[in-house]
Amino acid sequence: MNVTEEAKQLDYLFDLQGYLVLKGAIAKDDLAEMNQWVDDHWAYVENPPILEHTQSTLQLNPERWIGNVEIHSYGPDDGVNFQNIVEGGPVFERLIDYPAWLPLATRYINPVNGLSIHENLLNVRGPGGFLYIHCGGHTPLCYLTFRQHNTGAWMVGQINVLMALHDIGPGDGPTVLVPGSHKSTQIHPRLELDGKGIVAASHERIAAGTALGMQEIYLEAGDALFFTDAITHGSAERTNPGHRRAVIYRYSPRYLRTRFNYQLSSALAARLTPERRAILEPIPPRSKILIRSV
Ligand SMILES: O=C(O)CCC(=O)C(=O)O
Ligand SMILES: [Fe+2]
Repeated sequence: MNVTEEAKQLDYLFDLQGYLVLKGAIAKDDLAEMNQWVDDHWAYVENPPILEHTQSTLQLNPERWIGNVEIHSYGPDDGVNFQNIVEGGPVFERLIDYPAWLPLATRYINPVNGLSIHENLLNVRGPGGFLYIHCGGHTPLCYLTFRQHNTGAWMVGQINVLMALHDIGPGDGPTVLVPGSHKSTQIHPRLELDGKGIVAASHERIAAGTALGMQEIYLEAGDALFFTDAITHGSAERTNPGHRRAVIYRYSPRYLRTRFNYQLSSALAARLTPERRAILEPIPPRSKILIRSV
C-alpha cells in the first residue's frame, strides 16, 4: 500500500469514527524510559501529597512538585496525574514531535492553524479508578471543532494522544468512547441534565464504561489511541489489581492557551529544539524587557 492510499484510509476512518489506534507507535527504548520514570516515582503514586485538586483550587504547594512536574488529580476517581510531564526527562521531550503522530495531528488540526500542546500528563490509576463520561458533538466548547463548516477542511480543535505504557485490556480501566459521536447532534442520555446537554457527567461519579454505546479500546504497551476530544468518551473502571499507566498529550491549534499555563523552565527552554519549542510555546512571551529571538 503506498503512502497516499494509507493516508486516505486513515482520513476516512478518523473522519468516520473520530479515533485511530496507532499500533506500535512508541519505540521500545522510549517505553522502557517512561516506565522507569514511573517506577522511580512510585512513592508519589502510593502516597500522593494532595489527591484532590482542581484548576480553581490551584495552590503553590512545594511538596506537590517533582522539579517542574506537578502532582495533580481532577478528583477522587481519576488517579494521580503527573502534570507538565514534558519537564520530566528527555523521553517526554521526544514525545512532543513524535513521528508516529505529529504528521497526523498537523494534518487534522490543519497546518493553517499551527500546533501547540494544550496539556501533557502521565496518569497512573489504580483499582476502582475511572473517568466519567464527557464531551460529544452537542458540546459548544470552542476546541471541540472537527471540520470547517463551509469548505469541509480539517479543523480539529483538539486531538488527544493517549499512550499505553503497559497493556490495557479488559478490567484494566481502558479508555471508552462512542465511535462517531463527535458528529452526533443528539445529546448522549447520560450527558443530559434538566433537559440540557452538559460537557461532563462529573456530578454522577459513574464510570463512563457503563454508558450507552461505549466501546472499550484495548491497547498493547506502546500503542497510542489518537482521538478527537469532541468524541463522547471517558474510561471504564479498573477492576483488576495493579495500576494503569498512560501518558496523554493534547494537541491543539497554536491559538489555544494551555490548560494550566505552566511556564517553561529555563533549563527546558534552553534544551528544546526550535521545532519542539515552537509547539510548547508557539507565541513567545513579549515585553519591553523580554524578547526571544527565534
Ligand atoms: O483516561 C482515559 O482513559 C481517558 C482520558 C481522557 O478522557 C482524555 O484524554 O481526554
Ligand atoms: Fe477526556
